[in-house]
Amino acid sequence: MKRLLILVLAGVALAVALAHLPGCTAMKSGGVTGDAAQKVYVKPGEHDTYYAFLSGGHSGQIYVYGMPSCRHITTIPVFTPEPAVGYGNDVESKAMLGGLTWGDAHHPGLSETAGDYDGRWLFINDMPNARIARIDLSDFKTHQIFGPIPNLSAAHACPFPTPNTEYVFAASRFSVPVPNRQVKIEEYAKDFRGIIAGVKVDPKDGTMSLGFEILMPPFDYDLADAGKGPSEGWEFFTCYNSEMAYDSLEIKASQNEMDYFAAVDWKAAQKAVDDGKATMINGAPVLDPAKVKGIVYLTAVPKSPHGVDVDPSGQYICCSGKLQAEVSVYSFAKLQAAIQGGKFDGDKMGVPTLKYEDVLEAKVPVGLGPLHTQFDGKGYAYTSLFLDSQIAKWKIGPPWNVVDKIDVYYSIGHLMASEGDTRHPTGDYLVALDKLSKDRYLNVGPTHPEGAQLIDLRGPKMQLLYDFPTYLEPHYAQMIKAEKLKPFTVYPLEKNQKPGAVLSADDIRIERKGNRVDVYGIVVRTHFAPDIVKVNQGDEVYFHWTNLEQDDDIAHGFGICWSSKNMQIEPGETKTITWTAEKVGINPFYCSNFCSALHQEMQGYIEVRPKGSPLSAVQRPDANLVAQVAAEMKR
Ligand code: K7E
Ligand code: CUA
Repeated sequence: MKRLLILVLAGVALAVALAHLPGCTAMKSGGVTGDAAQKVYVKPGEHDTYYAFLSGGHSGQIYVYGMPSCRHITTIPVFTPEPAVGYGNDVESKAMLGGLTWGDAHHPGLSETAGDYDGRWLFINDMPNARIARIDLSDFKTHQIFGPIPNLSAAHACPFPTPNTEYVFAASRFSVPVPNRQVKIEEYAKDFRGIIAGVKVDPKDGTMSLGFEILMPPFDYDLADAGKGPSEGWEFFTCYNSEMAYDSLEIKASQNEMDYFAAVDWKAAQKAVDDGKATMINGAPVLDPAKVKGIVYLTAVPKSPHGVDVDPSGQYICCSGKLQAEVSVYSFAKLQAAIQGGKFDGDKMGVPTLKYEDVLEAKVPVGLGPLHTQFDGKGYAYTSLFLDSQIAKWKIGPPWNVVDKIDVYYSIGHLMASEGDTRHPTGDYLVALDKLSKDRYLNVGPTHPEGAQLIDLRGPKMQLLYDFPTYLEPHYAQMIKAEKLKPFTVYPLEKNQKPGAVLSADDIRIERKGNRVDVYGIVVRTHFAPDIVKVNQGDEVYFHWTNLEQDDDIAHGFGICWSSKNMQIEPGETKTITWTAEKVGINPFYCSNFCSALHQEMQGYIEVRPKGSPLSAVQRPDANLVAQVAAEMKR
């Protein structure tokens, strides 16, 4: 039955694709009308009103755009080294990456206070390595990478913060044996398990730590959203593959009419761990719902659901069955009533199951291939339709009808509304994150950019404003009012506590111990001090550079010739990078980041002597240079 549906849907997709072949003029203009250009025009020198954070998918990064201009402002390196700034190259960020140089980042999650974005942190998942990163929005830098989370394979339903950022979550997209060991894959249902993990966030500084894990049936957990308002304290997760197939999933995992969404009472789960009801597996406190009751429930959802999205009021849970032309809207009140009334129709490995009709509030006939839903705060929801390449706008509440549709180009995945995951979406803009851009941009060969489109939500009908390409490959994104963020632009030198920082000219020195050499130096317009470094072949050299600048936008670089070593040092910052003196001879280094009229003069030399050459344990720069730096420090 489902197989047939897939074929039908595939046929529809083909028809849609054919209707959109190049040459059709309606497609070329993409339905853009009259005043669209004015609405995206941000005058030179003026700023956008929103920051948009787009996940970088398998680039492992986060892209920052300004809205409504759709200008790419910067990229924040997160899970992947970034040579221009030295991310993953300096000692500290290299350690944070933990030896991994790749991530697949799907879902940015802005921190919230009372259900609204508060502008403190941005979390994002690395699915394949089951990690979560925290970016501090005071400096737009990655400050923590938590994980790999034990026992959990592929954190896709992740991180989706709670309304006061007590937790971020992760759930396994691919089940594996827990604890992982060699088993027969054919014994999947017996040995494999899913995991839902609650990761605690320290309210003071955002530091993540593991709160609890829940052992789940080996389904594929797909997406999540936090309850809010009346549903605060709960987190919801969709899953597909309740068939528990382990091969040919496209057919075998599409057999059942119903899959599930899981509802986790995270306060109850944490309490159960605190009460000692967990078993430690690989260092993680794991709760087994067969033994610990009242922490998780499953409710039937038609046809391989993807997105789960809680409306701003917190009353409704909207699930999109991708092989169905409807969004299933569930009532949190009904869910509670069914749980309280014990209306279970069985269980799956100890997790009580609830009936579809007992929890369902409405079915909204949105169109083909529904994936994700967003909200405008004015009583409407917007669902992306992958197969129809459309967005459907529908009314939350009776008669639960579709009131508008708009074409997008093409094959939309996620969509994001301005402050759309909060209790108070602003209802200004929507961005369609299209999976295929095909013919929308200049041809650059077989790998096309991804397509994103800005849509105005302020009128009664959705209005397409602008197309912009993105690099591989945004999944989800979030948009926050620009006025909520006030990132600082220089690190105050007086607060610099980094080991290796040089805050006085007298501290500039080169120290040797065995074959380790530590260079404690400063960078400032327009020189390095020291700019002559003498080492022996085989020495392991640690360069600790402190940037004395306290002016905006004066970063210096440190690049070493004949090496892969480069990093940027921002105003007031201290960073360390290591380099091994492999060859006897002279090795130049230079400032790689344009900093002033004399940037080109900002350079130095490393003299590499033969192994065992006599060198003093401490080298200091000459007195003139020290005096010059001392004067610079007073400025
Ligand atoms: Cu692409 Cu959220 Cu990973 Cu949907 S996911 S489309
Ligand atoms: Cu310092 Cu260029």
